[in-house]
Amino acid sequence: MSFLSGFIAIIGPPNVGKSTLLNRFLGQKIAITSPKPQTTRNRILGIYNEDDCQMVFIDTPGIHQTRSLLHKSMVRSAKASLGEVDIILLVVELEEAGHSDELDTILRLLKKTAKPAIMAINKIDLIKKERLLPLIESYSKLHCLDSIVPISALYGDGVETLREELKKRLSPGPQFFPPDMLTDKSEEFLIAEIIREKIYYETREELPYSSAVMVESLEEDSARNLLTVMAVIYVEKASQKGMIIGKNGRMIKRIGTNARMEIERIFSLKVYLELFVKVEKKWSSSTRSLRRLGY
Ligand SMILES: Nc1nc2c(ncn2[C@@H]2O[C@H](COP(=O)(O)OP(=O)(O)OP(=O)(O)O)[C@@H](O)[C@H]2O)c(=O)[nH]1
Ligand SMILES: [Mg+2]
Repeated sequence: MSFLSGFIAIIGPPNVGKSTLLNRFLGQKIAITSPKPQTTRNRILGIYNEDDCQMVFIDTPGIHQTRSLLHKSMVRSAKASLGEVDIILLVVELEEAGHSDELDTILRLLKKTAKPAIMAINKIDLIKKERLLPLIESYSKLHCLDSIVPISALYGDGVETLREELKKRLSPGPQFFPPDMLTDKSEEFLIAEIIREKIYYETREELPYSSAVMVESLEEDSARNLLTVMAVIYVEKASQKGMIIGKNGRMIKRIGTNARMEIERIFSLKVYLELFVKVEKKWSSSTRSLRRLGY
């Protein structure tokens, strides 16, 4: 039998569990997740291998109506991924049952691409089974989905069934990436994202959305098993800088400690993490700043 492969875009409204699902598929965390919407800002490749197949997943930012430049660029990159893949995996959660505007937009895009599309209804651990069947029925009337699979990305229920549904739709093709490669993102990117995730968990209101993180330097001392990381947290105003630092530096310390512990776990190294906070005025609405910060 020939080798099977394909690119699969994971798309959907914000906060439905797309990144959680990517991590579940890979059995390893490469994409950050949080209870706040608009967590993912870049497309992230995650590569899954079996002896006879390779699935290249693309996690994307949630598609939503927006005016801000940052969010527009996020939505653009999510939509663009539809044109670049072989299969579309649309993730929704029960709350979208009322066919939100976001979902309508996505379904319209799906119809236009005419590519194989599978819907995963996520977070079934939160709902009663009786509510699920009518939902599946109403979605199956949409006629642009090849299959609908209820799952819990967080706990794993249904994820193997979903993987099999995807595998059935792969085509004979090459191994696009070496089997030991997990993602296309650099260590700098992954570390900056971990720091950003901790900001999403620790801070409130506009602060997560006004923050961006860049790793400035990364040095590994293998003799001492030590990774030294210098990273900058960019915010948009001086008042936000104060909030990120917190009273007596308590906030930045908490963000730093949480990030360091996770980086240590992932890289199996001791980590020395130094965080700086800088103001880059209105970076989220400046094309130049967005480009510089990787968006
Ligand atoms: N109960 C439950 N929670 C889940 C499940 N999957 C994801 N979540 C939670 O839902 C929240 C959003 O998850 P993400 O994976 O960040 O969602 P996303 O779709 O990538 O979000 P954006 O990147 O903002 O578009 C997090 O708090 C997850 O822990 C699930 O199956 N069950
Ligand atoms: Mg995400």
